[in-house]
Amino acid sequence: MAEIWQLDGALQEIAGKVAAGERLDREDALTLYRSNDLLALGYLSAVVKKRRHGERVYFAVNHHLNYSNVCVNGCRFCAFSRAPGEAGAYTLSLDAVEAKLFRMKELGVRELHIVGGLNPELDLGYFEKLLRRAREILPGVTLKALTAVEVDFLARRHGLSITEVLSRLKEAGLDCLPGGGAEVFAPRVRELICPRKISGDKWLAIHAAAHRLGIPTNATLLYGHLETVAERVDHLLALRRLQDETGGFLSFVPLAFHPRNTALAGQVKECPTGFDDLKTIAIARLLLDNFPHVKAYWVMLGPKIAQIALHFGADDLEGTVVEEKITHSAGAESPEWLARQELVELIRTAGYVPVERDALYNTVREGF
Ligand code: V47
Ligand code: SF4
Repeated sequence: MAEIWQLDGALQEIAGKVAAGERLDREDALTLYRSNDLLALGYLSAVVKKRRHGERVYFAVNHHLNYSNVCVNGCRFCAFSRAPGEAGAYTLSLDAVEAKLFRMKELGVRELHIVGGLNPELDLGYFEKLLRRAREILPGVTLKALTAVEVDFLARRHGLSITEVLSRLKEAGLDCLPGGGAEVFAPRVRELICPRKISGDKWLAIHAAAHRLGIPTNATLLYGHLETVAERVDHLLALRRLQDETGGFLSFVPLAFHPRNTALAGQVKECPTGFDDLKTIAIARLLLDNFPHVKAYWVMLGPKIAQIALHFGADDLEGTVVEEKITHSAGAESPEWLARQELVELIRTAGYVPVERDALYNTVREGF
């Protein structure tokens, strides 16, 4: 083997650590980012993925529900939101939500992903009712709802603590929080791309509060805009530190930036390259040794790169993702949704065993 494939010298030591199951450090992650030996990164991350999950790759039959695009934050990377009163702004009434929930019943959905903007017109009561209706109409469907940013907005609106808001949402049926709103924790980057958004420390504190209440959560990294590679690595290390303390994260989801129709389009012309996508997934899998799952979010990667990502450390292809608006508003060229059978085929033809899951990674079905 050595004659046909000489491992990049700097990677030798890291490969030794991976083989021994040792934790990688910041310098290792930077070395991995500097390396262009993509296949070595794929090999190392696939070793780690297989240790945890063998040949299994998860997916969900899921649906997105974007209850409103009205948002007072105006993040510069977001093409989905509208200021209050701006043309194109919408908010779904609870009756309109209910009609959508009845339509989802037909589709065999097992995960519902509910997010929107920071809409001053909507109070905690709206979300409690929304979750209760979803519980009633879709029993057995796991409810992944409201990012840390939305939870913080509700807490401030009502003068409640984060724990009080989360407890009330849990009581109404919330199962877990999605990972959105994390972006890049570095204050320098937040100032450039989302100056009004909660800080990285606040995002982490809200996830810690959820974990303490027994609400599992996901985590994201928005990459491919104005951040440095070191800032990406520090973001991953902050997530790993919190996971060491709480163990409450289920999944890490890297999100590839789509610039079209956003205020950053003048500065960032293209989505990240496929090379960067695969490197980022592989490095996340290697660094986040305490995260059970790493998702390849096909909506942002496109189904082709997402399928290849299954050989670069990802163990989850996310889902059917019906009615996704955030990435498609920013020019995503991926399909509007994928059928269950298409996901099964993408996983199978990559050589893995498809496992249908719900939002909490309970197995719904195996043996396709
Ligand atoms: O918070 C916004 C990002 C997130 C753009 O937890 C953009 O299972 C790329 O968090 N280009 C929402 N990204 C999506 C999200 C998510 C998706 C799938 C699964 C899970 C999960 C979470 O999308 C936002 C923001 O970070 N985003 N605009 C854009 N133009
Ligand atoms: Fe609002 Fe979220 Fe868009 Fe930021 S990313 S503008 S918080 S909807």
